[in-house]
Amino acid sequence: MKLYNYFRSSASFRVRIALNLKGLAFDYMPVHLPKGEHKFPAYAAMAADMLVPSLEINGQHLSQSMAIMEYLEETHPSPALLPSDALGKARVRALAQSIACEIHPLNNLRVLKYLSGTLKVTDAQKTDWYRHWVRTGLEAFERQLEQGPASEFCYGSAPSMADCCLVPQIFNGRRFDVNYDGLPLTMAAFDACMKLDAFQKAQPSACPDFEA
Ligand SMILES: N[C@@H](CCC(=O)N[C@@H](CS)C(=O)NCC(=O)O)C(=O)O
Repeated sequence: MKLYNYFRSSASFRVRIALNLKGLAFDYMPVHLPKGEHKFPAYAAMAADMLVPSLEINGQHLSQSMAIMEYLEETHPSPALLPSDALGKARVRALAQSIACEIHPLNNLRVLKYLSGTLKVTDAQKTDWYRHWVRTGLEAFERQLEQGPASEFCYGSAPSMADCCLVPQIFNGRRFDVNYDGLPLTMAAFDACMKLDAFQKAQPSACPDFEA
């Protein structure tokens, strides 16, 4: 398997965690986003959306981190990243999508670039935008955790797809000094994850293309 990805990309980070949790070896294929390598013809020919991550398996290219994690779950079910019961699966997917669909699209690179490059908002306004959407999204995440069962991780006593999404979002928010006060369950799940090798090995500073 080859994972085309970038150390700082949250969506790539999710897939790195999932691969590590499942003990699946992969070749790390760096795609330098600031240099625009994701828009080069060679990459666009593999990844039609011109985004990272893209996972290559037996000559097939898979896009979208959530779809990739679902594929890995189906093809390598153990250890599971989803609970076995339908209700638990729906709860974990809802938590994961709260990050991947409600927060991340508003804070990703191309949206921030459009705000400053095209709409000419100031840096301060862009940072306000970022912090607002990440913070309100995480508050909603925290409320969901409050309503769920008492858990060590986001859902239950083992990491799930929800944790694969949460951890990169927390890393990303730290770059913009998002305030994480008052999110005890969210941050407890983050801390539990970061005690595990699979999360440590996937973090940006552990990646071969890391740049400080
Ligand atoms: N929903 C997609 C998001 C993919 C995405 O936005 N990737 C970002 C990096 S986290 C990217 O490739 N950005 C390039 C750009 O914005 O031009 C997924 O989950 O894979």
